[in-house]
Amino acid sequence: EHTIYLKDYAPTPYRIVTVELDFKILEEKTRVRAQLTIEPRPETEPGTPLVLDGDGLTLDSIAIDGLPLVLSAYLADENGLTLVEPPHRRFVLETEVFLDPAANKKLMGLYRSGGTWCTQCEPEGFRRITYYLDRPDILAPFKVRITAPLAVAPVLLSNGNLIDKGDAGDGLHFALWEDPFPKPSYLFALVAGNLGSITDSFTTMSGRKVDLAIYCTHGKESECLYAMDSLKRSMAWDERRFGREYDLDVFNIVAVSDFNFGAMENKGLNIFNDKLVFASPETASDANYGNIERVIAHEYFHNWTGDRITCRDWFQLCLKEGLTVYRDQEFSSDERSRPVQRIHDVQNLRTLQFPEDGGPLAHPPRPDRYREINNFYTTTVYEKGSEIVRMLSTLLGEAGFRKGMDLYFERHDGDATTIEAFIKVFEDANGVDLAQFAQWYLQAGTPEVTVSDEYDSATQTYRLNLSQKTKPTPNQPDKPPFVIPVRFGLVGPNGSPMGWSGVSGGTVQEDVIVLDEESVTLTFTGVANKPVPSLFRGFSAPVRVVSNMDLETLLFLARHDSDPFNRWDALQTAATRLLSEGAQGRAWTGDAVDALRDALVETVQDPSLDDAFKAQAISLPGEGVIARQIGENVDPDAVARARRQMIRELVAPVGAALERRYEELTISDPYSPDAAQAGRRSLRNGLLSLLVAGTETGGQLAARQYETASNMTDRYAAMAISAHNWTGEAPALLGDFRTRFAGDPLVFDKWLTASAQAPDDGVVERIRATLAAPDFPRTNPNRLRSLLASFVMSNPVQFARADGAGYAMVTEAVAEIDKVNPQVASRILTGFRTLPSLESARQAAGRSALEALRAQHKLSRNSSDIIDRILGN
Ligand code: BAL
Ligand code: ZN
Repeated sequence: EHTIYLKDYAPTPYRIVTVELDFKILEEKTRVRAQLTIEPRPETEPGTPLVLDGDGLTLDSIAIDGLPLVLSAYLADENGLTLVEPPHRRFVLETEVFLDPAANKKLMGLYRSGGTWCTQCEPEGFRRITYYLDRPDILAPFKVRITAPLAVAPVLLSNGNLIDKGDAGDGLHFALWEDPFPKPSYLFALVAGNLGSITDSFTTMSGRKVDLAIYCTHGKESECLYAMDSLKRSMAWDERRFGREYDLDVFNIVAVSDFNFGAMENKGLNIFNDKLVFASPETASDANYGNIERVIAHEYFHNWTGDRITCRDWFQLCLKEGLTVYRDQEFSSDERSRPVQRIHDVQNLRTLQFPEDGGPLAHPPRPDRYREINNFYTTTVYEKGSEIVRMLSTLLGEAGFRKGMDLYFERHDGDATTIEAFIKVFEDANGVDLAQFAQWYLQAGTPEVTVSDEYDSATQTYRLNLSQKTKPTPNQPDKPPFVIPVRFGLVGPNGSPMGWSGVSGGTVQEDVIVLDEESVTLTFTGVANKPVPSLFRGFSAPVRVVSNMDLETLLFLARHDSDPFNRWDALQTAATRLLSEGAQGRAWTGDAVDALRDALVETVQDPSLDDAFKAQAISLPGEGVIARQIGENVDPDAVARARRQMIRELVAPVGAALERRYEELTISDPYSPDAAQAGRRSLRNGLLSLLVAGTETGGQLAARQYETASNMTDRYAAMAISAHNWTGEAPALLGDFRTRFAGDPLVFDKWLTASAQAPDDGVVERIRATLAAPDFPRTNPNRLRSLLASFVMSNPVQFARADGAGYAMVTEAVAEIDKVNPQVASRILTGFRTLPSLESARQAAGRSALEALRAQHKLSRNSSDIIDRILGN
């Protein structure tokens, strides 16, 4: 098998010094002429072959220093181009290839989306454009000339600054772009099309004016305004928070409809999936606005953490992604509410990353091997990667962390570097040893931290024991202990913080316990009363906590903890525990539900909390989180039943009060996506969700909200909640939504998602019928993901049906998708990662569906890699 190992990393024998590309784009085909200045490295032996990557290219002509090569001097096949004995000096290699972008449905390399020519090169798309050393440690300045028909493609863009443009005869025109910053090929971009735009400018902290533009389909310009506003706020934030200034004269963003990623950070020319650019109150939800802001920021922040400093090899992907996610999370926290953002990010981590880390696809944030790099753009690399950076900041303190970041930018600007180098800057800037901490990058799995404590009133001594254990993951049977920062406080009997006079037995830095051994017992002296420990404040480490804290104590924390995250988390922990027991046939008591209800109601009524926080507090853990808590032999029907039953019991005695609150929260002001209004809507819709699941009349309430909604947030929530609870009104609402927004593809995605997540027995047939409709856009990643990834990730009841019908529908669809776009296909297949946690019949049905898919089709490397790993080979 084709496995690539980190230990085999070696620099190339040749390097590329400069790149000149000349694209002639015509309707029927595109010609790419590349002039690469290449030289051997000092240590390279004369006669060493030069092997350039190429994927599906056909070589039309080749020359060195202007002289055509004889046939015996090179070898070109579908995997690349080898120069058998290149000159042992600096030389210019000139190649010419022809591409058919319209036929490129993998959406890697140069392709057409709508009428627009655009590119996606990360990680290995550039080799589908020209022969190259297509790896991130080859950095060169690029000059790009684009010639295209003026009528079809008046807009011609590439990286860097525009240095020339003009008429090229025969109805053609040209543009010449130069990017002075040496960059790897994965950051190359080109766009040619007939596009509208909005423009603005930003003056940097040193007073340079940068021209900003967002390009889109004509008619969509006004829907780009929120993205532009987000961009300017991102630029200002990076200056304020990290001292990072933008470096080119222009920053361009282009929105396209067909895109495998959410967006791409190409130097000076970000290309976006249009769903992360377009927003209007009628068509985008508050969640969409939040995502646009976050991803615009994320891609912009990559300019320093990704572009100026890039990765040496793809094993280091987390170097740029984990760090940049940390930066975008911090941006959102500063722009909105920090606790609300933190809860949001942790919910996301628990819903998506924990299952990955606890299943067959588990891998370290810095993997040491891969078969297909596209399968490593994962929530572990991104979101767990961000948690690692956050832990660094917790351990070093804000100032120490900033010192490390400053040194990183100073020492590594212009480098293609590694996780080790990243760790080293924090060591050097702070005079600390982070060797053990670095294990977070190298080991997979979510550590479990078990907590126990005892209090001795006679001596006023409090003992707290913390021990860690991490289950085996693929290729990693045993794991040395992690360095786990536990931000904590002791809470006294009246709910206020408690102090202590001394602590021994472990490392405590201010309010952080550093758990770096398998087990630590801390002894606190001078503790006046029996305290309640509040641990992992702000979710200070990505771990699962096992504690036997009783329900009453958890709910005490939910009321009194000074840390808002832990107030939320105490409620979640209490609910998750009851729900997972209920789903395993151990019914909760009426008293337990009463206590949980009281805590929830108190939270909703607390005037000191904001609406967005309350919305998160009343949102019960999802089915996936409950399943994770159960761990094995999971029956998704029982989980869903327990959840429904719990909501009914919680809501029954307070339904009328909740409904009054719901009515009070109605907003009469015009729509604004700001945090305060969005928070109010989310609380109102959270209440609606409880009322629909918990009362007889909730379905009608949702239908009324749907009819009268003045914005997409409320209309979509009403439909999705109805669909999720499959109310009597749900089919009619889905039907109306579909016709009401026919013709808007991004809103159609919302319908696809809500429809695919509904747990009714008809959903499998509904998805089949949707897919089979002749006009279903089956090559568009957003449509496919909205329908199928939503189903496999968020409809456990129907996806994991005991009769195997859910699995069969998905594998049949994936067999077709895989022929067109392997990246989309393999992403859908990752939904099977929960198989090992399911009860045996469902597990067996899922396995045989995957085995049949593998046996009956010649699958892409992307898809077979995922299947092999899930099946354990
Ligand atoms: N680099 C791929 C898209 C992103 O993470 O920004
Ligand atoms: Zn990124």
